[in-house]
Amino acid sequence: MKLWWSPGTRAVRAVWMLEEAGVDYERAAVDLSEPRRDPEFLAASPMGKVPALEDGDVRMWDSAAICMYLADRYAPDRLAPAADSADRGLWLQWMFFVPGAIEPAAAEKEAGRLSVPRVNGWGNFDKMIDTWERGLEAGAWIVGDRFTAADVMLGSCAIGMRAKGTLPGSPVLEAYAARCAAREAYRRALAAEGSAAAGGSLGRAR
Ligand SMILES: N[C@@H](CCC(=O)N[C@@H](CS)C(=O)NCC(=O)O)C(=O)O
Repeated sequence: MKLWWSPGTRAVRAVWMLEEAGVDYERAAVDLSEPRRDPEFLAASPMGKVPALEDGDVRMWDSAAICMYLADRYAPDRLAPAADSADRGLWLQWMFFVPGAIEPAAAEKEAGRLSVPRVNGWGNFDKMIDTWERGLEAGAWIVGDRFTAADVMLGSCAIGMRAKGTLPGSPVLEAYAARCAAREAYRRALAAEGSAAAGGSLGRAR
């Protein structure tokens, strides 16, 4: 399995997910500062964005889609609730909450633009944060009582937003970010980021 990747990007979600799933993979680094993209990379990622994944005949891009694919295929009933389980619907909902609500609401906030909550699918930043916090009222993880791929997606946002200072004094989300960042698999993903920054262009996990 090959993961097209670049440090300091959403690709960390895919690395974290692969580490959680315990799957062998190789990382191919993409230099995003270089306008020309490798044609082999573009075959996996037509928008020229990371992450992208090649797994046998499967070529796909988008961090949420990749995390769902990996969870269903390599860690079913562990990182993805089974399709017929009661938790599946909630899991899908939170997976989509990241690209559908957190990312656009956070981008809007950072850009200082005004939201039109009834028109925008993400409502606005405060509504998004409030909804996310309420999702964590029942326990440590977002679905049921165990860590899943939805926590990789949400956790990466919480960790990133905490680092940028855009978590508006939310003890619930601060604690969630800390819980997610303490995962062994996340630490391995972070170490992989560092090894590339130190000069590695092609890495592998195990
Ligand atoms: N929806 C995509 C977004 C991917 C994305 O925007 N990746 C950025 C890095 S975080 C990228 O590759 N940017 C380079 C470019 O657009 O040229 C995902 O979640 O994977």
